[in-house]
Amino acid sequence: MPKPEIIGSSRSSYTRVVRMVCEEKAIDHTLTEADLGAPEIFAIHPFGKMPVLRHGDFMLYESKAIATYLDRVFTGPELIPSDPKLGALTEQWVSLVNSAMDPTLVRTYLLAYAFPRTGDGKPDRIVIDAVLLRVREQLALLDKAVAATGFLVGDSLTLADLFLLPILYYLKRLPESGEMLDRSTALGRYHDGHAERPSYVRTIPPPGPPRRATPIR
Ligand SMILES: N[C@@H](CCC(=O)N[C@@H](CS)C(=O)NCC(=O)O)C(=O)O
Repeated sequence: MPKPEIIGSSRSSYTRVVRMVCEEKAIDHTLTEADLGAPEIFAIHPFGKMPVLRHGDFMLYESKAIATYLDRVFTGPELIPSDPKLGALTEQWVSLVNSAMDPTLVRTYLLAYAFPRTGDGKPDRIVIDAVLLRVREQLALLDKAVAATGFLVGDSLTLADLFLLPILYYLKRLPESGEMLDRSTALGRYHDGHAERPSYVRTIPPPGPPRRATPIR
């Protein structure tokens, strides 16, 4: 079996999801570092989004598809449960994190700090203040979801947790969301507990925002 090659940036939350899948399943893989919008990403993903995967002569894009493929092809803990209800709940949470949480928490709130569109490079307070209520509402929803078992689905780790944890890593480091993820909250304890997993520790991003190879489209 060839070694999977993940192409992406170690600072990208979606690239980290796929790397954490590999770590959780002990998949021998390589990470090829690439900047946002790099030609090697565009060579595989039509819109230049990372991560992308090469596995022998098989190429794949979109993190959920890559994660599902790796989960099916490789042995190790099952990250999409075969039980129909638990599997469906995993899909439900991955979909919600991708369609609602990522746009609010990463693309709007985090990027207003990391890539502000202010002339002076300071955090974009207008964007941050406008999105804070939604940040608070989404974190409250997640807090409720993990309170009972410390997992989003059932009582063991699934792909749903692996899509959420890389986002929480960045939120812990920002002032407002950092306070919301205090250890007094179930979500704060959830993050801090899973932050001890080897898959989390081995994929901690280096400091600084990802570099961009091409202008924003
Ligand atoms: N739907 C894609 C989203 C991936 C994505 O947005 N990746 C970001 C980095 S975390 C990216 O490549 N951004 C480049 C850009 O927006 O130009 C997936 O799940 O793989």
